[in-house]
Amino acid sequence: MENHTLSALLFDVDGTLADTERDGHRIAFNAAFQEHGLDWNWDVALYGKLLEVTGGKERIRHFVDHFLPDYAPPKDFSDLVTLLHRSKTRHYTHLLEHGRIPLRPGVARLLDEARAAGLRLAIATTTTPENVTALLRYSLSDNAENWFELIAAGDIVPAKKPAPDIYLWTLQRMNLPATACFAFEDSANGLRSSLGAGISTLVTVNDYTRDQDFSGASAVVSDLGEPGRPVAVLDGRLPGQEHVTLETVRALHEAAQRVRPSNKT
Ligand code: XBP
Ligand code: MG
Repeated sequence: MENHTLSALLFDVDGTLADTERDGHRIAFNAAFQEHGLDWNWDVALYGKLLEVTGGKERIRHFVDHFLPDYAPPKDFSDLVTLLHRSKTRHYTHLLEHGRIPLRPGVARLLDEARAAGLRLAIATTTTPENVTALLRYSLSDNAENWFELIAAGDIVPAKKPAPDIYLWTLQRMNLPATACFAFEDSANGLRSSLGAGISTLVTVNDYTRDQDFSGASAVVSDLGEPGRPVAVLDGRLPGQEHVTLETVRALHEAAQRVRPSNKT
């Protein structure tokens, strides 16, 4: 029989747990370019365009293909991308280690609530695994990695978001139907991925994603909020609270199950 009880919360990382893109990944990409003697510079606006493509290695290739008409890639361009990306990961985790990127409002609180309630937790992201562990360790808690039974990340599936693969892989590994889960995303690419896997999803927007198309989301909010720091609801309804609590999530999950056209996962 289909499991409609909420058993697990699945979290995207970049933009959802923390605002990592503008002041984290972008800075690290630029540092890597500089380290390799390249005069490429991704400013805030250009990076917004490049975010259309998920995955750092894929983003570098996309940049070269679409924004550098006069650049003739060397024969060993694949190796260069690998090197640049490795260097970028080093710079990025260094930034995290020095506490440059705080978690978004309500993230630590909701994780605490979920853990206290015995819900299962997992990460589903396109970013590199070591970026996830560094963020959890330095921005949340030394042992936060252990709070998640699964960290699904990076190249573990060949097709990154917006493909549903990373979420489908997560469901399979956790042996759960989509109906037993609820996801948190910040971007249209992420939402397409989670919805593509059949998982109801709450979107918390950020400056890069605010104007994207979030059709199909359970609700779209400014952030998860905190007591006394209410969220702005951009689409849908937030049952009960002024900020997103576990009770809110349960209500959104239940409402999503009621409107499902069939009981498919
Ligand atoms: C995140 C990404 C990642 C990061 C960079 O998307 O697209 O590529 O920007 O990380 P999402 P890597 O939040 O939808 O998972 O360089 O490690 O790929
Ligand atoms: Mg994201």
